[in-house]
Amino acid sequence: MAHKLRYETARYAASYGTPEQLPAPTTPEVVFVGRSNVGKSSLLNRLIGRASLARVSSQPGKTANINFYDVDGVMFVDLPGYGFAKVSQAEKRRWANLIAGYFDQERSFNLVVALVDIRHDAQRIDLETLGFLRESALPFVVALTKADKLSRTRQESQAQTLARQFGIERSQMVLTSSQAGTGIPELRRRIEEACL
Ligand SMILES: Nc1nc2c(ncn2[C@@H]2O[C@H](COP(=O)(O)OP(=O)(O)OP(=O)(O)O)[C@@H](O)[C@H]2O)c(=O)[nH]1
Ligand SMILES: [Mg+2]
Repeated sequence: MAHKLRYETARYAASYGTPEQLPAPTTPEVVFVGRSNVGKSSLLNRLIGRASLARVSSQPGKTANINFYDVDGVMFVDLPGYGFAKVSQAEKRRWANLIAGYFDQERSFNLVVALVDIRHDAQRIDLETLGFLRESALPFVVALTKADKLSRTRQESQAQTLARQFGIERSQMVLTSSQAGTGIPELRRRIEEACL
């Protein structure tokens, strides 16, 4: 039933440094959450089909604000990464406040894409995030990132392991690689189903 999003129309919309600045939502939103350096901005760029609409970090901690991208009337929301050690306590507090402030608002959370690096077993901070998403009854899909770093066989076995550790179905996960393009059509389909 879902139509297709016209990704080629994607444009940067706005950037916010405090939750108070966030405008009331007027469109469906797809939000990308995950640890710093997990590949949020890269995945967003790949989904949009634009090399560098979202800023990709040469060093982690690049995305320090909430960035909105308008994709054919659906807002793609790039959150700052959590758990990045090398910023000041004050900056960490600002980011945490920004993320919590975003989720606290009455918004149109059509889909949360929770990114997890496929190479590592479940980390506490990811377990907490998924727990929060479940408790809040937010619709989410887990994107396992950087799949190109593992062999096909290891990708699947690690996906099974992570599904078990997170207590979710394998079908709630998508293997992705922003480098190789793995999982992009599947993720687009899920976004379109959630938003259109
Ligand atoms: N091999 C590989 N590297 C990737 C992939 N996706 C991202 N990277 C690399 O991982 C690093 C971090 O990518 P970003 O997209 O900036 O990650 P982020 O989650 O937006 O990071 P913050 O904004 O700091 O939270 C960069 O060096 C990317 O080139 C992938 O699919 N495969
Ligand atoms: Mg980023």
